[in-house]
Amino acid sequence: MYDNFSTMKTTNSKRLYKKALSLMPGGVNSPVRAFKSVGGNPIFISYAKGCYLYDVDGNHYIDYVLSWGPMILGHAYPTVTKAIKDAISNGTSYGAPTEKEIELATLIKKAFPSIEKIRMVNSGTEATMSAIRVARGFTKRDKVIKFEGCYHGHADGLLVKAGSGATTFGVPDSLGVPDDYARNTITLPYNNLEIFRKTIENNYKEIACVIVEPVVGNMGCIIPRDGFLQEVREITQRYDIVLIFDEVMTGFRVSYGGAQQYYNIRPDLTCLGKVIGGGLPVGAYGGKSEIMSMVAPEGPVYQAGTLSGNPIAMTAGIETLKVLSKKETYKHIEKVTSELAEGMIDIAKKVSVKTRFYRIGSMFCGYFTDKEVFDYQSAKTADTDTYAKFFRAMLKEGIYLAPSQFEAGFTSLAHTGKDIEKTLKSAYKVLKTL
Ligand code: KE4
Repeated sequence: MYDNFSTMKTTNSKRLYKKALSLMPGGVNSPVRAFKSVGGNPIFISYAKGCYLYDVDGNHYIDYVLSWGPMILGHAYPTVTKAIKDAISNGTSYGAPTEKEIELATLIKKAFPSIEKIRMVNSGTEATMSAIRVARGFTKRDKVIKFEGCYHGHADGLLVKAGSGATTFGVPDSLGVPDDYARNTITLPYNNLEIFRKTIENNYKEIACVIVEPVVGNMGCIIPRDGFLQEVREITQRYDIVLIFDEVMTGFRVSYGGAQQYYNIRPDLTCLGKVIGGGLPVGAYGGKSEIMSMVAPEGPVYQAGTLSGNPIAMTAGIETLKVLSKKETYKHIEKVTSELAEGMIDIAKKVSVKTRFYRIGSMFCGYFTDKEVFDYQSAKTADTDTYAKFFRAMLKEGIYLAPSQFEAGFTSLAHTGKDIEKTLKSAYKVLKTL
């Protein structure tokens, strides 16, 4: 049974983790990296190249986390790396406008026609937090609707779960979030139009915006049911409620124009991150000019950032999008991802392990459940212990999957047919023992 790291060399990772624990909460700078839900200690990475990670003990892995989405070209893509190196010799930050911000904004606007005006920030959290503030400023209303299981970063008002009066107000989903903040957030079940419709009808006068992951990558990978997004768009339009697509993960990943291109829906505001920074800290929010003109210094909604539009980060984003804008890029990524998906579904059938596998563009998730997964409650039917065993065994096989059943996996331009073949062989070997 593959169920521990015993035969894997992890001396240096263990040593570094011990040191990290004395310096940082949980020894990490973002919780999911601590491997809490899959057991074992985190692996410390020494370097990465293409679709491979190399850890501090000399192990290497095929990487399906890709820094949680940004590394869609693979790690250390030559033209991106070279452009960053060249840019750094011109200084790293000026706190003044540069042509690079115009270049990245232009590339994004071309890919996302709904984005008439855009503001660069430094993370997805900043993007969603700011987009919600603008929507509130624009509508002069306070309430926000989000969906259970969707994650939009860690701004106070978004760390909220459904309260007892589920369709009226929320309760904090994290210590440190005051009830008053949570009260203005209504959390509804994803893919449930009936409850959505009723909630809007009963509260529309107070609702500033609806924020949604058009494809949910934060409870695994959950696809919107036919008509769900269309109806959310139609209803928010009807009641003058701002529709915010949180495309921090789906942007440039589900397609070059994100989920809004894939489903042909025009949101009022869009939040981006991850891929547009090419691995450096970049987020962005943008959309209708009449809404974005509310943002300071043009309008009365304040938002700012020391390193927003940082020239090195812009460079990495520009070079990444240039490669992504070539048709053959998505053709390759589509090919390897469908090979992976079909292979995994085949294997699960062969070894008769109960799984449900979902994939759209280059994001995917295999759930250890035999139930359809379409929202948070159904996602939670997945057997997380089995996932943890699978994760640890695959790690020993040199395959680095998301260290949580409720995260999406990603492929990149760097993944080849051989990498997929190796992954499927390992998955077959491991699933047979589960
Ligand atoms: P950041 O603040 O982490 O850049 O973005 C927050 C965010 C916003 N919206 C969506 C749809 C997101 O997926 C994210 C961040 N995603 C997680 C992965 N599930 C980041 C990984 C982590 O938290 O370490």
